Amino acid sequence: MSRISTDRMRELLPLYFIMGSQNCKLNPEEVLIKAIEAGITQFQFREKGENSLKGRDKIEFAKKLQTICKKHKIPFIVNDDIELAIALDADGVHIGQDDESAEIVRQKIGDKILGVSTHSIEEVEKAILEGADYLGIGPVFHTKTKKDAKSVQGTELIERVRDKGIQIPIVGIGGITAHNAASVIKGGADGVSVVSAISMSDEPYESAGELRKAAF
Ligand code: TZP
Ligand code: MG
Repeated sequence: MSRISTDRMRELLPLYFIMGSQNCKLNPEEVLIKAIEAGITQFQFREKGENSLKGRDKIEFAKKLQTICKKHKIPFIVNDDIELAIALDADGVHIGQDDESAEIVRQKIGDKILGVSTHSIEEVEKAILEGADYLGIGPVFHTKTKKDAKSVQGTELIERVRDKGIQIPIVGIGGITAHNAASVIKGGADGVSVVSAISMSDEPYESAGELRKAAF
């Protein structure tokens, strides 16, 4: 295996769905299937925080969602939990600034996809040097999903990164809906990552479809 190419990575980002059981209004497996049918391009397993599954339950649940992703050829990325990603042979991991450094994680995961959340030009440059394949930048808009989210920054950092000529694939995150997704792409992102716009919807298929139209 070799590292994913920048072009291929970019193709996986237009509509990046992130979810854990704690985020779902309806049955999580059904929500994921509907989201896939509507055209999501990548999935992140983010089982975290209040009401999330732990231990064996978390692992079994992850396996179920991974099986769904495999069946539909949607990359399955694990948030934070490097050991779980390795144990399941996931397609990649996503880490934040409070997790182990990207450099150490890159050593542990080999050529798997590595995503890193960044909030400043310094963090962007460091993540790239340490081996990130894509960056998450946000919160672009107000979010209720992440209690400890940093302050809202609009598309400013995404625009600054692009103004500096930095080409790494980027997804915007935080409060993104079908109504504001186009502005994130216009700001220079390759895609949008969303939790609640799909996971808390009464109609996940319709909501994901509207996002797909807005983000492409
Ligand atoms: N990181 C920054 S904002 C956020 C994460 C995980 C939550 C995004 O959730 P939503 O529901 O799409 O606003
Ligand atoms: Mg994290």
